[in-house]
Amino acid sequence: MRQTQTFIPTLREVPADADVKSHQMLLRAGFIRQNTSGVYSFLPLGKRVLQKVEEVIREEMQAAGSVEVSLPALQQAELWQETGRWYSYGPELMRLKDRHDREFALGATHEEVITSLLRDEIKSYKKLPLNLYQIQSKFRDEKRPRFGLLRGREFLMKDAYSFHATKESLDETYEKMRQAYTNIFTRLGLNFRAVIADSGAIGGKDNHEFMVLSDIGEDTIAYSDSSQYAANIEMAEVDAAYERSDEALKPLRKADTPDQKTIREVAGHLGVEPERCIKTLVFKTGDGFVLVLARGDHDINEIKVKHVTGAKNAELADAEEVRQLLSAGIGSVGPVKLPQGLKVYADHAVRYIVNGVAGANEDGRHYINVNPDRDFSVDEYADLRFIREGDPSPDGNGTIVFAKGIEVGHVFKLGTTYSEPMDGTFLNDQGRAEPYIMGCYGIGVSRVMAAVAEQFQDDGGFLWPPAIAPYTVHLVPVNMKDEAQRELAEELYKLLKDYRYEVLLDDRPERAGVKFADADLLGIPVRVTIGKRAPEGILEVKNRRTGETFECQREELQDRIQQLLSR
Ligand code: 9G3
Repeated sequence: MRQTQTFIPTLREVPADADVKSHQMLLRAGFIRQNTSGVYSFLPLGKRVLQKVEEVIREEMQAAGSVEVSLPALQQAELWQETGRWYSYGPELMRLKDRHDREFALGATHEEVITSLLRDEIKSYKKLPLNLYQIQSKFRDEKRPRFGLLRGREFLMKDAYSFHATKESLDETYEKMRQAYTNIFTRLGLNFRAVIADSGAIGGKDNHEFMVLSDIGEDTIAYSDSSQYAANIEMAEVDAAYERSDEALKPLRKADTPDQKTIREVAGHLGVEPERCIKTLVFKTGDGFVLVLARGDHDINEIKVKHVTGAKNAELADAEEVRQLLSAGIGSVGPVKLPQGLKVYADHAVRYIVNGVAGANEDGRHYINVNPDRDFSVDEYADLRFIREGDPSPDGNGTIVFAKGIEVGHVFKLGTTYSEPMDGTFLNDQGRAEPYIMGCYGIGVSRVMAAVAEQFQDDGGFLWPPAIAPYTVHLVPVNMKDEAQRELAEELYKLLKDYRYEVLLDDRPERAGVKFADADLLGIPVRVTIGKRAPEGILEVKNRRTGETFECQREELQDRIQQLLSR
C-alpha cells in the first residue's frame, strides 16, 4: 500500500481528552477516530489490526469446532420479553421503534436471538452438540464510556453459543473453548490469566474471565506467583493456616472505650494489635439477622456470606437495626452474651484468637481477654474473608499477588437459563422433551485491540507484534525526488509484494524527520530505509521493537526481514 493513496492522519500532539496511552496512541497514529462518546471509526490501519485479531479468533474458533454465523443486531422486543430481560435491563439496553411503532433492541448480546433461531430447527438430541459464533457489533449504552475502545457503546464482540443434550457434553465444549481462548491470547502476545469469575455461588467453576494484566484494568484479580491459579478478588477462596498463641487464657474483663468505634481506634486505645480484635458485623438476610465475625485486620466478603448462609442476598444491617438487635451502636457490638437464636458465623481466623477484644454490646464498652468457645459460641466457621496479598495461594502453590486486569474474554456455562423460558427443547433418546443445556463464550475484539495497543508501545509509538501488525514491512525512502532512491524503492516494493509481504510504502513528499517520526508512531515491525547509499544498493533495516538498526545489501534484504519477523 502507498501512503499517498491511503488515509493515516497522524497527530503530533497528544489528544487532550484521551486518558490512557492506548487511546492516545490509537488517535495519534491515525488508527481510530471518535464519532461521539463511546462510538468510534476504524481508519485503514486500525481496520487492518482489527481484521488480524479477528483472523486469529476465527482460526481458533474453527479449531475448537465452532461454526461462524451472523445474527441480527436488530432484535424484536418479544424475544427479550420471553426471558424477561426486556424489563430487567435498564437504559443500558438501547431500544428503538420501527415505522410501525414496533419495539426493538439493538443487540447487546445474542442469547435470545440464537435460542429462538435454534428452537425452530433443532428438535432431536441427534442434532446436538452445536457450537455457533459470530463477530459483530454490540450496543450497550454505558453510563460512562471511557478509555477509548476499552469501554465503548458500540463495540466488536465475538460471541459463541453452544447447545448440548447433556452436562458432560457442555463440559467438553467448555474446556475446548477455554483452550481456544488461551491459544488466542497467547498468539496475540498478551500477558493474561484465566480467572475464576463470580459465578454467584462461591467456588463455582462455571465461568471464567480472561484478564489482561494492566494497571488501567477495572477489575482486581488475585493470582499465584508460582502457579496458574487466578481468581476475581470476590471469588478467591482463602486457604490460610493460622497459628494460635500459647499464652494462658485470662479472665474476661470489660474496658471503657468511650469514643472508640473502629477496630483501629479500639485497638489503639487498648494497646492491642488489630489481629487480636474480633470484628462483628450484623447482616440482614431474607430470613432475619445473622452475626458474622472476622479477625480485626480482615475484610468480610459479602458474596461468601451469601453463599455460606444460603441467603439469596445479604447486606449489612443499618445502625438502627443493629441497636434494635444488640442495644448498642455498630462500633460496640460483639459476640459475647447474645440474644437467643441469633446465628453466629465466623471466618476461620477467629478460631485462633486468644485473649481478644470484642464489643460488649454496650455503647463505649469492649470486652478484653475474649476467647472463642469459652466466652462465645460460633454456629459455623467458614471462609468468609477477602483474600489478601501474601496469603498462600488456595491451590497450595505459591503466594497471592494482586493485579489490575482488563477483561477481554468471558466463558459461561449457562445451563438452561435461556432455553427454559424460551422453550428451546429437544427430544432426548427416550423421546422426552428437554431444554438445551447451553454455554456462551465472549471476546471483546475491539477491546483486545486496545489491550494490545496498551501493552505494546514505547514513547515513540506502537510496537505491533507481527501477528497483528497492520503491515509487516515499512519501506521508507528518505527522498522520493531522488531518482536512485525512488527507483530502488519501487523495485523493492514490487519485489516484497511479489513475495507476499504486507508492505507499506511511504511515498509521501515529506522530509525525513516527519517520515521517521510517523514510522515510529505506526509501529510496523520491520522498517527498511532507502537513503544516500541507494546507488550502492545499501539499505538500512530497523527492528522497531528492539530499535536494533543495521545496514544490508539489497540482495540479502528478504533473509533479514524473514529473520526479524520470525523472532
Ligand atoms: C444487556 C446489556 C448488557 C449486558 C447484557 C445484556 C453483559 C449481558 C452478559 C453477557 C453474557 C455473555 C454472550 C457472549 C459472552 C458474554 N452486559 N451481559 O447479557 F442487555 Cl445492555 O453478555 N453473552
